[in-house]
Amino acid sequence: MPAIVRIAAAALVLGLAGPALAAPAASPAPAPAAEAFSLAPLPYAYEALEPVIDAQTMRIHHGKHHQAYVNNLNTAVKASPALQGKSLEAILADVQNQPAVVRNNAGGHYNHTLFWTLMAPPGTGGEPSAALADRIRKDFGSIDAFKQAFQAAGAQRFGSGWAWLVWTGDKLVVTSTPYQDNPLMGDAPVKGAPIIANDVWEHAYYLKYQNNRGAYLSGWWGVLNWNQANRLFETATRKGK
Ligand code: MN3
Repeated sequence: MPAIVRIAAAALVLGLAGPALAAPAASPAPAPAAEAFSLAPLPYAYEALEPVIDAQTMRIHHGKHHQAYVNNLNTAVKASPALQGKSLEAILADVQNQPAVVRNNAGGHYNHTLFWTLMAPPGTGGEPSAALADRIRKDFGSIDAFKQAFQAAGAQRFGSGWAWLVWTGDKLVVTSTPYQDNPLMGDAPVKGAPIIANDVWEHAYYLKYQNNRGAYLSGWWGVLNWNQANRLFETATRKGK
């Protein structure tokens, strides 16, 4: 056998053949379309809010409930060209013109994304800033009176919903909303910038507190991230000037 033929035969055996002899490359699969919205990881561990909120509640709440809002919102966006490319805030501002699936899941995604940042491990959430504390005293009389009003809003929300402290542009207001409604929605009865929000759906507290929503609401101050509330208030009042 001439040397050149022997080399070619050896190359074939060794799998060193050139491109002409290689199996044709599979045509690359088209990249899947990017999802419009995604679930960010929690800014702390699942067990970080114990003993106020247990790890199992946080794992299910973030990984199952919030993930489902994100998935359902992405499905709704794919089905509606008018929603594509819109920010979450823009969707909420016009949500009264959308089907319930958009309202519930855009609200659910916004509310939970905010909620995670408004909590911190016990002892690490700080205190109200001078600016926020002064404004709370002006609008509610005292920090304690504000807390009582906020807890009452959560306790009196029949069924599922949220309690809110909202900056309306000229004052702080405590309110509550049903389901996943929020103060950014175009048809919200109280519109404004959320400063503090608490989830009063049973899925937020039932494993630890069962039917005792009041105990959840009063214990929740132990994980409130005042530092984040201070930032939200600072941003909201700076915008209003
Ligand atoms: Mn929830």
